[in-house]
Amino acid sequence: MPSQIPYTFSRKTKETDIKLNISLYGKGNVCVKSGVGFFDHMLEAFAKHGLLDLELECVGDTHIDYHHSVEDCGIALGSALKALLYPLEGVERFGNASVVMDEANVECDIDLANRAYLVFDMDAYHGEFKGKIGDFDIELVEEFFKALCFNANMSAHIVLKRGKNLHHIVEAIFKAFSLALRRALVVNPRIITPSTKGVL
Ligand SMILES: [Mn+2]
Repeated sequence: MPSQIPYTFSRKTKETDIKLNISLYGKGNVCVKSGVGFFDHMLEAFAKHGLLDLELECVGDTHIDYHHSVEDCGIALGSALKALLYPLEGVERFGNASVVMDEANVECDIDLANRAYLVFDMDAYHGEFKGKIGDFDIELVEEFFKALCFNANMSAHIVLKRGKNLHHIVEAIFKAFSLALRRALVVNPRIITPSTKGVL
């Protein structure tokens, strides 16, 4: 099974300086200081519902905007996940979650495939899935999950089934993803390597 030992990762560029510690089989203990209030709120939900223990600190160029900080947190989290997941052994591999938040409903399907892909389908939203929640640019949600999936080498399909309130929709996205991940990580002693290829 993937490592149960907490994993520390740091990444420093001219745009961001990120340190994180993550445990895949945790209890949802979370301490996040990303420098972006709404994003902290989302990462807290992410850790809580994924039963991840997560400490993350990002010092980024938020005087420009939040793009680098949010994307680079995705890169850092994805890099840590990749190190913890593969070679994948002894777990379900596939995970699915449909999460409701009031009127919003988001479905996420995950494959810990050691291959990267992201479908981010918000077509059910009335109008363009753009704009801001507080001072948080909604386009960054897709950027975060793209960075996460491509650095973790995992596939995810995130699909909005219905919803009107952007805060609810985005929160349901983060919860659905982490709950699907938690389910993909369920240990199954009958599974050695969950692939006919013999290795993932
Ligand atoms: Mn909320």
